[in-house]
Amino acid sequence: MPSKASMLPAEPGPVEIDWGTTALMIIDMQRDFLEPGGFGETLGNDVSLLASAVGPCRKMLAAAREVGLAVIHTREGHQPDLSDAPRAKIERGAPSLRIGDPGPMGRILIRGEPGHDIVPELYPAAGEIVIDKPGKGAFYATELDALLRARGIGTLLVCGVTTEVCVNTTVREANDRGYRCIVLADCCASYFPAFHEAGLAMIKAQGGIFGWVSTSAAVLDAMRRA
Ligand code: TIU
Repeated sequence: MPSKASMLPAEPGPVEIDWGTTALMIIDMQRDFLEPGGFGETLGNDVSLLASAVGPCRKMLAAAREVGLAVIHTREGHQPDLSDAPRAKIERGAPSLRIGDPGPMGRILIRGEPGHDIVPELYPAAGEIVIDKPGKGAFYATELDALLRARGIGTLLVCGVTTEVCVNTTVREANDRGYRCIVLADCCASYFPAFHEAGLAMIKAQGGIFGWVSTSAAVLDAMRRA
């Protein structure tokens, strides 16, 4: 664990990181979003657009493990009986398969199915926290807030997919609860490149209305210096 705090280059301005109260949060890097045949593709998306985030996330994960930073993974998904899946979510739109339907990676967006699992490159290690969430935000109907408070974590280095959906929703939820969110741009991705850019712009606008935007390279450099 780096012993001294770091000033991280970020937008809209530099942000101080106290490593002891900071966690790496990797949002929904699941096969259901990143691989063909999963939830993301059923919605009509080109899932290959999310691949760019895997390498940078992998570097961040390796560095966090090396220095002993807390790591939190999240997974979006539902109970097999769909009791935690609102009808309004299941019935939304005209996907090729709906939540709970059988697909090539098991039932779409259902806990315990192969598609619900995190991609092998970023698979959680023993002792890392995995939050199963029914919604887009990681705080809604989960133990995340209590868990972060119990560990004294106040700053989140946020990675994952998709930038404008689960990353943005989680950052907004975290911001209202008093957490400082630093979103790592190259560690996030969207099915819509323009929404990725807009999602980041919304976070850092107005003096950082929801948080900060930085990069994996900036964090890795700050870790090395500290
Ligand atoms: N569809 C889409 O862009 N995202 C989601 O449904 N969930 C997450 O972002 N994880």
